[in-house]
Amino acid sequence: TQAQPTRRGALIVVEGLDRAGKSSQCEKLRDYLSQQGSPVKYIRFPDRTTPIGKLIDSYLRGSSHQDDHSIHLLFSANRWEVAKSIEEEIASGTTVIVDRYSYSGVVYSAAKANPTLSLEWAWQPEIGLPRPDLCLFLGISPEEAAKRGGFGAERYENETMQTRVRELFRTIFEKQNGVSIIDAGKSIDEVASEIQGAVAGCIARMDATAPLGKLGP
Ligand code: NYM
Ligand code: MG
Repeated sequence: TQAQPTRRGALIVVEGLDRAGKSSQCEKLRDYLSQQGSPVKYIRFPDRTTPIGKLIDSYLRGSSHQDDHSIHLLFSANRWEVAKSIEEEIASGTTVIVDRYSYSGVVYSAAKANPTLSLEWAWQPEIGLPRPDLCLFLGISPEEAAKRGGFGAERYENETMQTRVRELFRTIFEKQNGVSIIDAGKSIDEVASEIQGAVAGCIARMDATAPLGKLGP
């Protein structure tokens, strides 16, 4: 008999506004999958630990200034610097959960309303990055976000930006296939079980012969 080829891992992206509960849900999903015996890894963007990530962190905390285009490209470079390792994990059968990805990248940058930084411009450096097999968008109303402690102290965590970000997420996810919109205003456990359902379905569809895709134009 022939050996079964290893089933590849899935690339699962979790997106949403600040305060939607992405990080808690990613942790819950990681724990759920590992209890199921599924190899899993949880990463997040920005990855503030690398040299590029440290520049981003200082920008977000307001201790440095960057041109809008320049910081955008740094966020993208911060994904490119781990793209290869994501591909390797996936190929070896590990499911990778990613907390924010290219969608946050384009939406937050385009929300600045800089006349030469359109969604289209912002997407270009993302082309060729690993393409998620599933993207979960955690949607939350401004009222619910406010109940969860309102805005933090970082750049972008203000009413004007969050409103534009909300609009732009809607714009890009309307014309995107393979996005699951989750009502993140529900309880943590309800949201978690909805996510588990979507992810289980996605993982079940993985097989070694369907390679991980790349983000297109
Ligand atoms: N952000 C995140 C961007 O502006 N571009 C990106 O490419 C990514 C991944 O960073 N307000 C913004 C969105 C967030 C901020 O992220 C920090 P987090 O998940 O709150 O640490
Ligand atoms: Mg945040």
